[in-house]
Amino acid sequence: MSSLIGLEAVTGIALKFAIEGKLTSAEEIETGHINSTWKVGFETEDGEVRRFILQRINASVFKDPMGVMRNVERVTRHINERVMRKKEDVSGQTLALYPGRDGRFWVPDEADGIWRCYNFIEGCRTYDVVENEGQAYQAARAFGAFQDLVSDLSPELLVETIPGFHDTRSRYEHLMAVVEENACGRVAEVGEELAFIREREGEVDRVLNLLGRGDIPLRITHNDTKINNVMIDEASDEAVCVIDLDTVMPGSVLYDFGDLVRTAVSPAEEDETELSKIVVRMPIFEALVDGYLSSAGGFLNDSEVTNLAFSAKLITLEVAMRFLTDHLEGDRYFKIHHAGHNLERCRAQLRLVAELEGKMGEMEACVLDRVKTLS
Ligand code: NDG
Repeated sequence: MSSLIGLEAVTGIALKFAIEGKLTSAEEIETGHINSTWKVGFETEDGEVRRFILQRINASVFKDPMGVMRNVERVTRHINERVMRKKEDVSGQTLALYPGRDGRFWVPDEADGIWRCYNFIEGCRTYDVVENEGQAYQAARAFGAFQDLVSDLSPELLVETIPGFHDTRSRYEHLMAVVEENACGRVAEVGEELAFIREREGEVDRVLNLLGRGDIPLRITHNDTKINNVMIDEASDEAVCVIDLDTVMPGSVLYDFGDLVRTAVSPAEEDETELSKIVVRMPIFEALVDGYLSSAGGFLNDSEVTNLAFSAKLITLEVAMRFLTDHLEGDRYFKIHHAGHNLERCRAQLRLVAELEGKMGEMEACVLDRVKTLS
């Protein structure tokens, strides 16, 4: 469902940013599940058209939108400074925030919402489905480079924008509580999905336990590394930057790598209803491992490397639980485009979990093999 924000309101907001020229176009981008996003065009007096991304932060998901903005500003500034100081792998860079007319990087609306504006990079696009190994390699390299660029940013400088975001145990417990409550009367139709999830309960603690024991470190991570959060240059197929920094906070790199595999490895969309289309493309997985190790291989420890393949399954299970929870709670969190959409998304994720399980041996062997090649 497109957002309820009208064109007039978006136009009013666009004019509050310090952009030169006349607003000539505004078009909603409906791919994201959380924030409302618009692409706007401004034409200067000499006929040059420049485009920008305007985004309203979803305040029911991000309870502290100003905290989100402070994080984004901090991370962006840190990355820019590092990139300027020495020649780094620039694919881990991020979009520049564009200031409002009052100099701040955000603008309020009449409904107490917070808007920000980014430069739009011409000639680049994002992909919901990876088309070839080159794109997979590039995207993974960019996220590894991003993690490297923020590795020396002090965690105390960042707020936790969504507490417990990848706490897979609480995601599981919350789902079970929602099932118990059955507020929308939808539990009867999801028996099979629940049984599948319950059978895998033991696995939800694996990364949490590794973190708890100190076997894997807390690092600053992106936490929402969907394949469509990397901008790819259309001409060269090279990654240009990483976007959507709202969930950058301390976490495990495993969730980042895993989410990239979740959203890149299958040729099907996240909400595919023809489940037989959901498969694990091993050449794409290999390219993701290679790309990620090319930029992150230098700082990962052995436990992180050993769990890379498993992380794909874990995050896919987590996201499936979140879609199911939202379906059972009446679709309050993720934007949906039709009734039952969250259930469809959940079913597609669970099918992917099963496919990943079928390929786990091969995936683990692939990681070991690529690590050996590297050393
Ligand atoms: C959104 C979610 C992300 C989830 C994805 C599923 C937030 C802030 O949708 O966690 O994995 O497609 O909840 N982001 O991007």
